[in-house]
Amino acid sequence: MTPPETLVRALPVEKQDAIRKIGDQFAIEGEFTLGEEISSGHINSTYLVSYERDGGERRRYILQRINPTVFLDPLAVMRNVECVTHHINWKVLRVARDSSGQTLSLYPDKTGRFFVRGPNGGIWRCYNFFEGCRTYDVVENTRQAYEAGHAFGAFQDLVSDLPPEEIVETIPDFHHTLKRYDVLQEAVSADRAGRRVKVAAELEYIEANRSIMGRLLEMKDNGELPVRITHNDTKINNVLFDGQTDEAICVIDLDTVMPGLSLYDFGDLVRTTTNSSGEDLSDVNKVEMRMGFFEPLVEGYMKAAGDVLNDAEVSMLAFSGRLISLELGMRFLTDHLNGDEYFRVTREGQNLDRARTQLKLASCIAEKEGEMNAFVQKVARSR
Ligand code: ADP
Ligand code: GN1
Ligand code: MG
Repeated sequence: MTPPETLVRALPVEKQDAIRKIGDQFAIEGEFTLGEEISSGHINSTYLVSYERDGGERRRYILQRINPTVFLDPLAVMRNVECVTHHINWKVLRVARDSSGQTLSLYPDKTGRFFVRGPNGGIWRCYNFFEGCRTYDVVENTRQAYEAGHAFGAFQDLVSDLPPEEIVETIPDFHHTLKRYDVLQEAVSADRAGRRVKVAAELEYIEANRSIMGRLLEMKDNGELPVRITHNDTKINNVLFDGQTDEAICVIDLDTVMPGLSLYDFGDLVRTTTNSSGEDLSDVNKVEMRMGFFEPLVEGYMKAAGDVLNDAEVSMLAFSGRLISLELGMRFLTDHLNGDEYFRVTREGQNLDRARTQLKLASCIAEKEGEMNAFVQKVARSR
């Protein structure tokens, strides 16, 4: 099975040729037969490539160009990814503790390095492609929610003993919500794309929520919340599901694995799992926080990571969803004001729609926070 068709696009001939040349530098067996583009992520350029071996067997791989505007030191990203994939593979082999036994692996180039340089100096890598898997942008059933929580909980556990000194902070202050607020204010002042007049309501909502932005940072500073190695980009389409059974097979997109708070990871899971609609809905009245998906998400996450988390972390699980939705609302709004230079867009106003969706979700979560917390505490008591 290939990913959903809307997300995989055929490439024009010249692009096929360029992709073939990148693939030729990796130690892949067989002849290149096809290159297609996968468009579900917002950051990197991702291609699905097919090779045919002697005897006609077909194998597929992922070729990916690291976005150099987002990751200013792509080689440091590669060192982190190498470290994490080796660690997880080593652990899974020895301890067999993966959520299901399949892990992401880098393929070497013909000289043994795990990246190659493209014609314009870009850094490319090659991963195993998971056949029979798919990703979701909107969670469709409670099993997927449970599985996603479990997969990221297991991931948290797997990387818990990575030596922190081996991991470089490739995007400093990635989840520092207060700094994200400051960057938004700079974008508002500069108003480079002349879009400020139309976002007054969004800015007002953000201002009204200013007081919650530093809450987790304070708890970190006073030692209540431990800094761990975390994924930092746990949106739902960064986990691969079995296309038949919806079992979570593998956590992907390891570029932002860095020191962070477990709550940033759980918060982004809440943002992307409980939202009833896509990330960029034009009609925000349709946005809802689905309690029926929050519950299995908590159960799956706690099942896998419950022993690792302390009480303070558990007490903020519901709040983390509100905070990360607000944070992403600010990031999308910043990009809208800057003229869409960070997140990939396919239409005008998409980042504004994304911002509005996140802010609406933050307010839905705020309304249900009490109920969400009560559920978390119920699960936590049976830890
Ligand atoms: P981005 O940083 O742009 O989000 P990702 O690493 O998340 O890039 O990849 C984009 C998409 O490509 C994913 O959402 C997934 O659909 C697909 N993908 C990436 N790696 C794999 C893989 N190893 N096997 C199958 N699909 C993959
Ligand atoms: C980006 O790469 P992708 O699409 O999985 C972004 C995340 C955001 C997310 C919002 C490196 O994730 O931080 O939460 O978009 N990644 C980076 O959809 O900025
Ligand atoms: Mg991704």
